[in-house]
Amino acid sequence: MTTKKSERGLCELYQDDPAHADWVVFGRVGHRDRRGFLKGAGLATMGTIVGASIPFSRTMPTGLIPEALAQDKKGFVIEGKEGMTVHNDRPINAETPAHLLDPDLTPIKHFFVRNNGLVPDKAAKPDAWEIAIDGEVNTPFKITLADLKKQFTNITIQSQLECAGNGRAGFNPPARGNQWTVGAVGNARWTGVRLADVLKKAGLKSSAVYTGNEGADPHLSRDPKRLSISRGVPIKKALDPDTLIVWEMNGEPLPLIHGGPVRVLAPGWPGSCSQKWLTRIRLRDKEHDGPGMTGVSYRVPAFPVAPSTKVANSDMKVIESMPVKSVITFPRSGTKVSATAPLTVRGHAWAGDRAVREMHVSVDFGATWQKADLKPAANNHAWQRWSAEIRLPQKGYYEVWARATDAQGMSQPVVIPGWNPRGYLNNSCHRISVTAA
Ligand SMILES: Nc1nc2c(c(=O)[nH]1)N[C@H]1C(S)=C(S)[C@@H](COP(=O)(O)O)O[C@H]1N2
Ligand SMILES: [Mo]
Repeated sequence: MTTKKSERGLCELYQDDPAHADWVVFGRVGHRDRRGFLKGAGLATMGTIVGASIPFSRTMPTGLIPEALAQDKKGFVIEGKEGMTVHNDRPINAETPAHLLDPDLTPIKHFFVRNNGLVPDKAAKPDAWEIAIDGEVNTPFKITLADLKKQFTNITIQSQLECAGNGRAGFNPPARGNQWTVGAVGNARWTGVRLADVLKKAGLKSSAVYTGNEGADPHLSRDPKRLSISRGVPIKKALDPDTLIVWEMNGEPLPLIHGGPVRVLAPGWPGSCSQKWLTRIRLRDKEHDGPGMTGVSYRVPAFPVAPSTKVANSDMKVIESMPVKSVITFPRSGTKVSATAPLTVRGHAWAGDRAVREMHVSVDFGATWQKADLKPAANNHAWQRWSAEIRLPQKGYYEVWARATDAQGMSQPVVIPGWNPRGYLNNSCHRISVTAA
């Protein structure tokens, strides 16, 4: 049993603790069902993973790592998340291939997953789930999800959610952590209540300057005294009308893997501010100092540093609004097209708390840029659709590059932006390849 928090591969996990590996891969239900041998949902999932039914499943021992998986992790699939790129199984982390981000609303089955700890048990009675509001408030209280829904105005907004580490794979020297490429982002429709309304009921003391969120996900070490992650936001962001406590995603009850039954949504800020499996919001009289708030976590140097620089903790500042960014969702990278026909390329753009003002594409490695059509957001904090018609002058290999510019005039860099110890905020231009015949 490890007590140190670490992120490990599937094979390693199965070697150390096969029964636990099953639990991670198949979830608690799957594990209980197996009782020594593959059955039910676990069996079906395993069948999907290896690409065929398993005639001798009755004699397949618990925790046996299928040879098909031992070869490489490519076949590894999270139930209900087919088509995703899985970076890690403990904790579960998976990103969306760019072409699957094409719809305006990212379907739940293709929405990225970023867990720091283990997935808690599914709540038997979601409406009885309790959230505590305490700390620097006049009237601390606990409220069930049922009462939360009843007592406060229900709000539905679209919002993008992006992991601060999205793009980490681009940094050199590499930064430790999930090697996200472009798909640790999605845009969903969320229903909940304004955090501001809930805080008003508790009555903020003048000493309240920050929130501190807690969730029910067990720490990887399974030490009940340790939190997997506990982040928060300054009061100003907590009172933003788009900062919500949500229980619905795309019109469905918030799925367990996305924090169901209830989570925070702090739009435009690092995804880590949007606490899943929310159990408590503690108002703090200083910047919150829970796991994930201190040291180099979700922080970048307060000034530019050379790659590999060892930065003192006191020189690291908390990431707030995320930077301007975009993704090309059509065509899929590697597509073969006709050299003469016009080709429509499209995608989405977003810019943390700000709007995107302009969008450009280039097919000549950035030598010239053509303005793309850019739609307004469905509401603040939702991503914006862009599209452009391009022409590839002759046969050959091309790259399409996309570059967004936000309302303050900040553009995406073409090269990888400032190196930082944990590899956050890589908002460089997304590129795809197309071959014209
Ligand atoms: N309780 C809890 N909340 C959490 C996390 C977590 O590990 N535990 N991960 C955070 C991070 S780092 C991100 S990017 C988002 C990801 O949300 P998603 O898995 O629904 O895409 O959840 C955040 N909320
Ligand atoms: Mo994240």
